[in-house]
Amino acid sequence: MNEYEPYVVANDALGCHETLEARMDRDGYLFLRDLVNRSTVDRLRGDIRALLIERGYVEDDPDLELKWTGRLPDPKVIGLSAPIQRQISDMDSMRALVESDDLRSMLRTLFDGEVFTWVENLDRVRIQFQDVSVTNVGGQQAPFATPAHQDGYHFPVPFYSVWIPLMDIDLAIGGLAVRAGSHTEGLQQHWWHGGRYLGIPDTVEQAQAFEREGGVVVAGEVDPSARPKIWLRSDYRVGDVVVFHPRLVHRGVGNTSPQLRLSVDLRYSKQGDPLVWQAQCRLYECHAWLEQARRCLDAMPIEGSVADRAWELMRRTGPSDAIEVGEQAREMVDRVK
Ligand SMILES: O=C(O)CCC(=O)C(=O)O
Ligand SMILES: [Fe+2]
Repeated sequence: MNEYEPYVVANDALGCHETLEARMDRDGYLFLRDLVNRSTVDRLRGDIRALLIERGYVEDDPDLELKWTGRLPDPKVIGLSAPIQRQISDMDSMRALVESDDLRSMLRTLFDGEVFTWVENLDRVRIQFQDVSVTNVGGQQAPFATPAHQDGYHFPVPFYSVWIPLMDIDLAIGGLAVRAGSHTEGLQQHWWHGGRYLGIPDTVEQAQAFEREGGVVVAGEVDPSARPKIWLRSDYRVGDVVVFHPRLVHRGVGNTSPQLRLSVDLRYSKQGDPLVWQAQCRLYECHAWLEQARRCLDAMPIEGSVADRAWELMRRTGPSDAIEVGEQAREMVDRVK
């Protein structure tokens, strides 16, 4: 059953700042068919495919591209700041997509100004494994699909996210889904549990379940409502792009197909707008610091919920030349206790 409604296509608004902006205000997203030159995406997918074949994650099968071999993802090898990601970020084809004129020209019109490309964009390829195999992964119970969240919770500044499929994506492969109208509802409560990201609950019942299992709200003031929610997604084709507002609630749809799902999620700001620290460093630097912060907190004699809240403050603040990470951890714990 398809529980999703399709996106409204926004290609008719291209080329006019006022129309694009009005559409973004109304819908919270712009779904643009065939925006990026297909050969730019095909080239990147080809390079990543070759790497995944070499690493034993993908079969060299001409009939089904990106067919999964069944090898489970080792977080030391594959994951947002693992070695495979570094190899991808070094590819000319990755830079070509992040800096493509097709994207830049659309963003320039949307912003009505010059574009700042976030430094971490080079690291933002997502390789999504099949959700059904999840319980087999050592200790990890959570599904691979990204939980519902607002990017504006992670980065409280003005910017747009740009999600791009690197392959044709049907419902079985999943991809991105967004919640209609959610960009107008304010910052939703975001939950964590012991360093595991739970995101935004979809229902009051799910929020209660998060609470029962020991989750905490670390940010956001809007409670989950009992109102019915409408989730949107369409089948994606190579060249399509979803640009979305920082307050739009979105999530990954579980991959149940025999293939790996490849996509990128990029962020762009208008030149001159305020930036978060994460926009100016590589993702592996950001993750390394956050992990160090977490280790400091986990070594302290405090409850997990206090650690989760202190970690949130550290994420907001970022690294500082003035204060060493362990000391910052102690300061933040004092603040949230
Ligand atoms: O691709 C996904 O699973 C999630 C993407 C996402 O959260 C984003 O593009 O901001
Ligand atoms: Fe996101």
